[in-house]
Amino acid sequence: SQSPAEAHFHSASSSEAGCPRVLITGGLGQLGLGLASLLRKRYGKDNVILSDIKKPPSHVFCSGPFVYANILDPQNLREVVVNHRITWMLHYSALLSAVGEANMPLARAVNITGLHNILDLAEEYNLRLFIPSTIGAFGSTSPRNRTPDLCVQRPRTIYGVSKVHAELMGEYYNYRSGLDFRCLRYPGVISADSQPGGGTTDYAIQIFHDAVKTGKFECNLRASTRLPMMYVDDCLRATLEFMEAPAESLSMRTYNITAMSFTPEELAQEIAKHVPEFHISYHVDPARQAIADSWPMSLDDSMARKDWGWKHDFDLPELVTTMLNLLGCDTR
Ligand code: AKB
Repeated sequence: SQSPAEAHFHSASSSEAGCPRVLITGGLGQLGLGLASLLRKRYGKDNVILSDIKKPPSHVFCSGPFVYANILDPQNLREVVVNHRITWMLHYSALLSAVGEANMPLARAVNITGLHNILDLAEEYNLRLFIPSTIGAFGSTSPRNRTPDLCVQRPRTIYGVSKVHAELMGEYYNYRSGLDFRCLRYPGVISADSQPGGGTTDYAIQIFHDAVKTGKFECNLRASTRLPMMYVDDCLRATLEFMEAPAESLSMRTYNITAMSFTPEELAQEIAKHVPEFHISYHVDPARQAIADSWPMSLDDSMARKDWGWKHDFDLPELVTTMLNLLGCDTR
């Protein structure tokens, strides 16, 4: 069955003429498989190559091409780009906020050294390059309400620092050599079928699994912690629409996107409308709380809406019913 985002693009055009040849790095993370599935419907199965350094489960091979690609090995990357005639790269390899603090040297290597390899290759082979950034690229000195695209960015996590670096380096390559660099600052992304890895917004996914399985959830953030969020279908569709936007429509290269903002308490209240006995308790993790407290509570994404027509489909009520239904809970 098709997700709404897939259905939208399937009907828009199924022509494969002039299709990009796409490489997705970090393809076994939270977003890679969903993104590959959406892009394959649009551009054809064999035009989208998923890559990672992990060994994929066998169903991954059934859905389309998968290759080993190590972003820390420039020779290996070069081979993949040349052999598969890649024209677009979507670079998802990264360590997220909480796990990055737990292993800073690895986060620095993957998120910064790996990025340099990707930028050089994209420039050399004239690739269109997408890199996801994040609300984590802002810090406690950024405005926290309706945070604009352009403002002070002084994050204090290696994840945030590396993403600001990616934004600036990509824009610099675009200015210097015309690299077609495109970057979206994602909020917390919520999906049912894939687990995130070590983020601060992960609670907003785990809460659904626990609500359905046990009817209760222990949250590692305070009840009042407001963060920007988005359902995965909106995130993937935004990425595809942004990649397809004509370069002339882009007044910038790094855009905020968002759909909604909520606190754990508000999310729990919405879940409780469908899972009546649901109970949330709090056991705050000080490290994650400090990160969340330095992030925006809401984003201003008006430039994305104006320049390339970004529009979200899922607000909190639709997010909650969709997630609960996908996890087997009937909300009718
Ligand atoms: C994280 O929590 O680290 C990520 C993000 C908001 O970038 N989900």
